[in-house]
Amino acid sequence: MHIALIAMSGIRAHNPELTELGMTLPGFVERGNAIASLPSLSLLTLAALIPERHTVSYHEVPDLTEATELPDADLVAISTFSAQVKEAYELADRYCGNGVTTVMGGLHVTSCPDEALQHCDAVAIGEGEVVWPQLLDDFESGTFESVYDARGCEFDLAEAPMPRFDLLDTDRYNRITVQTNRGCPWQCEFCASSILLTPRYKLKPVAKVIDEIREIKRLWPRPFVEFADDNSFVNKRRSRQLVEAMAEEDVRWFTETDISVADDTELLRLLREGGCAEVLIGLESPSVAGLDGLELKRNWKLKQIERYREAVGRIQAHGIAVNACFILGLDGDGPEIFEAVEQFVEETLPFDVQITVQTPFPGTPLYERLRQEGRLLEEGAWEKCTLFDVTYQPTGMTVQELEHGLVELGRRLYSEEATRHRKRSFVEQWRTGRRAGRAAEPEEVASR
Ligand code: B12
Repeated sequence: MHIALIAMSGIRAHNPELTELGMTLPGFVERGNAIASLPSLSLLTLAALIPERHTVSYHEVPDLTEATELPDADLVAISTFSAQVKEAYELADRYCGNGVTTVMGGLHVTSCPDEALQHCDAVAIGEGEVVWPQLLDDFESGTFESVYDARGCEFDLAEAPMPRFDLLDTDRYNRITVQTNRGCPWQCEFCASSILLTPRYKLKPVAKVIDEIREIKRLWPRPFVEFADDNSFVNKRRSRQLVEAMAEEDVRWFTETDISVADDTELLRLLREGGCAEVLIGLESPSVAGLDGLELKRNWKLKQIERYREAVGRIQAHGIAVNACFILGLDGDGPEIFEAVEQFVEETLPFDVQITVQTPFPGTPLYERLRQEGRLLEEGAWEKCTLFDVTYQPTGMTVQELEHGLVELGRRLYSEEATRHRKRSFVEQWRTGRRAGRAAEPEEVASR
């Protein structure tokens, strides 16, 4: 049988003003272009679990438009996030209309399986590796079910299959994702990432990560790797092992982690040598009001606020660029937050900045709270779950103030001048760090 794997891909904002702005601001365009072409790691992972007797093909939307003839298949598997789920439903409707069995999975479907079932034959809830082999067996033997639920059955990342990177057109992609862990020890109210799949923080063995890196290097001579982790460096000892192993591979990479990475000087030193170009850190807010209560277990993020500036500086002094992420419109933050973020950025000078609006994704504690408080502007407006469109009533300002504040702050933070200034300052911070005996000279590393 032939299995067509279809990923909903691309990045977007629903509000045309934001899309327009995103297309014109240098700081934004660069990052947008870089990530827009990432392939779907979920589907490449599932592809690896398909027995050899079947054939498989990998496709992406928006390549498949309404006018395009759909790829032929006996079984279609669609992976989607919330923002594009309605287009995914249209696609599933088309396939089901043609009598082709269609299954959907991913973070959105995990949170809204009943909704998805109105458009497809079966849904996968949670970690795909747990249910996919059974689903395929059932399809072949004619005992197909409509719900495949992985919850309560943890997938061991030591068993992770090698993703089928070889299915990709190597000319089209140069940034490839690798997952080194799943879950996060913190429980931020808004988080819609892999914490929706697993309550545990679990690690992939370093040797397996390195095998994936080598497979990628076999296919792309000079790849850039994005770790698809939510929080890479929680376990500092294992992080040092991973980064030391990465140093042998001579690839450049990027990852997401929390501010505690600044605590481990040895890890910071290794990171630069290990090829890490940038770490993305969710600082979320420079204000106490915004951070208070945001991490639900121990209010951990609030406790970090005092050291934010120093920590960003320390990381950058080691030659690791920081992408500092802020969420606008958090409960407790009023219109003064836009200036507070700008001031923080001007004083701290992270290499990159990411501003988004608080977004209640389905399945998150935030979504449930705002729904109970009657603050969702429109239930089911998933196409607005872009991190840039406002979908709820903020407490400290109006919806319009938040929308306008985001656009105006974006104009200031991503202007050519501000972007250039941050990049230059990063090199200066690195140079100063070098003088203090912390890391290699910028030019030295750039020329490697
Ligand atoms: C890489 C990435 C991207 C890539 C995705 C490439 C692609 N086509 O997959 C790009 C850059 C294109 C992207 C775009 C966007 N992204 Co993004 N992205 C990520 C990131 C960093 C990693 C995702 C990943 O690869 N995970 C690893 C894989 C293995 O996990 P997985 O996808 O969950 O798959 C597992 C299961 O869900 C399941 N599964 C998944 N699909 C299927 C299908 C079937 C049939 C089955 C059986 C199982 C199954 O099995 C898999 C293995 O267990 C996450 C953040 C993070 N750290 O996780 C954000 C994240 C997924 N993105 C997010 C968002 C908001 C966006 C954008 C809306 C941003 C924007 N404004 O444009 C767009 C959405 C575009 C869209 N298509 O809808 C949110 C999504 C939240 C949500 N619930 O919807 C996340 C969680 C980040 C966040 N801040 O919250 N993103």
